[in-house]
This record gives sequence, structure tokens and C-alpha cells, in this order.
Amino acid sequence: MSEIANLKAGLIADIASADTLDAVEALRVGALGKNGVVTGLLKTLGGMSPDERLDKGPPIQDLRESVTAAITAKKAALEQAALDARLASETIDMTLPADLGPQGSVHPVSQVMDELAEIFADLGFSVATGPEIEDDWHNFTALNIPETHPARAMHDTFYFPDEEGQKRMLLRTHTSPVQIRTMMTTPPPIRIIAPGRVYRSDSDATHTPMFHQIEGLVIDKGITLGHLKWTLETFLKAFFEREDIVLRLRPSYFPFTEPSVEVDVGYTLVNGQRVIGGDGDVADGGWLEVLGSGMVNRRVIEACGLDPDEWQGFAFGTGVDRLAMLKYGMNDLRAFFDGDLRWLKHYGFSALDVPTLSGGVGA
Ligand code: 2NM
Repeated sequence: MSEIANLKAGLIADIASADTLDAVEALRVGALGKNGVVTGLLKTLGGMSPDERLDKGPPIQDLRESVTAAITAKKAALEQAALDARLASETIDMTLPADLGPQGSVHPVSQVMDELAEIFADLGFSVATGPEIEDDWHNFTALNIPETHPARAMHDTFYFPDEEGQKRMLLRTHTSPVQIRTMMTTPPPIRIIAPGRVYRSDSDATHTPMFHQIEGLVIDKGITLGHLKWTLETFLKAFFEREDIVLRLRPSYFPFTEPSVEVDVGYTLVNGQRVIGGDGDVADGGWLEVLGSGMVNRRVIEACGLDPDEWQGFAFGTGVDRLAMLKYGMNDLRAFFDGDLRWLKHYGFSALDVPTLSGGVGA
């Protein structure tokens, strides 16, 4: 075998048996580096006669190419082996339970608001919102609440200080101004719910100065008290997740509805606890007021620029906090707004269960 063929066989064998990238690199420097053996042979080509170069050139070029190819292949093989080893040692067991870390919870008020929005969405209602800082006209006047009405008194409503030449501003006492704003800007038919914060100067075990209300409004042609009753019954069955919800409608009075009805639901005592469902007229039960409602007063429809002979409707309102207490069994309203982490952990909902635990409105 020629000298070059020997050198080639030796280098190829050395490269084949190198088992680290460093060893391959050392071989590369020794063969192809500035002072490498192959580089040295290539340099001799310059001093050869054309005939000699024709004879020795090809084997030397072949040597360079073969050694370069062997080194490249060996490096790639060692890198792949290193990657395979890493992949094998870093395998993640995807079936292990994940550590989620500390979790927050969804406040019962948010949970119930989401449930309400979902139930009424099934009934074709959309969610409307409006400002919490309102003017006198939207909060009272348009709703047919007279100047002399006790709700307008300083000791019931939070008023902002009067400003020269400005409208008298207040914190809305109900979400009804949202309905007023909707009637004034959206051509009927209208089907909306208005959930949100409202404010009244009141504070004890069952009243907080801020609480959450949801009101609903339907405006269309030929709307009757029958539509009101079916809608509220369907809503209450979906919300309390029971078919045996019995309603009792009592005549009442609100300035913004005529006629007005207060809606009670029957409850039964289970281990001394009131549980919504069943006919309230039984020995171990009774009636709980859950909603105020009525046919929208024609003076309200007129105030919003609509013709009350063409458009009629019904409206209703209730406290979201109160609904949450009834459904999820809390008894002190003040705890809702204390931000006590133990209470929130106990009564809060998993964010992963949002928007609802309720069954929605059945087909
Ligand atoms: C209630 C009870 C009865 C009501 C009326 C209106 C409006 F804007 F259409 F006139 N909004 N909400 C209403 C009616 C609210 O809450 C106890």
C-alpha cells in the first residue's frame, strides 16, 4: 500500500475510534490544521512538476476529502448521540399530576353574575352597562320618581357636592338608568339585563352601602304580564337548578311600573335551613321575596321618546348578593365585601369552572 493510502487508512481508523468531540477536534487539527499532516502534503503540490502533480495530486486531494468527510460525519454522529442521551435522561412524565401553585378563586358575586348572564343569554337577552355616577334625571326623573319621593332624600342617596351650572350628580341607586339609556338610544324590540354595582346610604347586617343588582327589561309590541311571569319562572328554575320552583305574584307599587308585582318563591325547611323549591303553603315551608317587577309605566316609555301605545314591556330587578346567599348558603352580607381570604377560599369558585355551575335553560 502506498504511503498516502496508509496515512488515509490510519486517520480514518483514528477518527472512527474517537469517542469524544474533543478527540475528533484534536485529530482534525493534527490532519487538516495549519501544521497538519494532510495540510503538509497539500503544500508539497506547489513545488512539483506538472507531471508529478498529475500523478500525486489526485490521491492527496482524495485524502483531504476523505478525512474531512470522516470528521464531519463523526462529529454529527457524536452530537446526535449526545442529544439522544439528553432526551432520554430528560424525559418528562406527562401523566404526573401538575403542581398548580397557589390558586385564587372567583368571588360568589362574580360567579352568580356570570350564571345570570348565561341564563338570560339563553333567553335572548344581552348584557347592558352604564355609568355608576349618574345624574338626577336618568336615576329618578325618567323613572317617574317624584321630587318628593323618600328615595331622593339626602340620607338615602349619595350625592356629589353641587357644582355651579352643573347637573346634580349622584351614585346610582339602582341599575334602572341603564335601561333608560338603552331605551333612548336603541330602537325596540329590546331585551337586556343590566347587572352592576349600586349605592345606597344604608349599613347593617343585611345592607351594605354598595351592593350588586341585576335588572331586566323587555320592550316589544303586545308584551303582557304573562310574558313576565314565564320569563321569571324560567329564569328562577334555571338559576336554582330545580323544576319544582313555585312563584307567588303579589300586587305591589313602584313608580316605574304599573301594575307592579313582587315575586316570592316557595321554600321548604331542610334540617332547619331554608331550601328554595316547592309550594310555600305547607307546614314546613314559606315564601321568600326574590324579585320586584311589573309592566313598564307608560310615563317611563314616553320619557325615553317612545310611543307607549306602540311599545309595551316588562321590567324586573333583584339583588345579586341576595341571590348568591340564597343559592350558596351564606348568611352575612357584610362578609361579601370584607376580603377575608378564609371566606373567599371557602365560598369562592374555581376559575376553571367559570362561567357557570347552573344547568342553563333547558330545551
Ligand atoms: C325593579 C322592580 C320593578 C325596573 C323598571 C325599569 C325601567 F327602566 F324599565 F323602567 N328598570 N327596572 C324595575 C321594575 C326594577 O327592581 C326591584
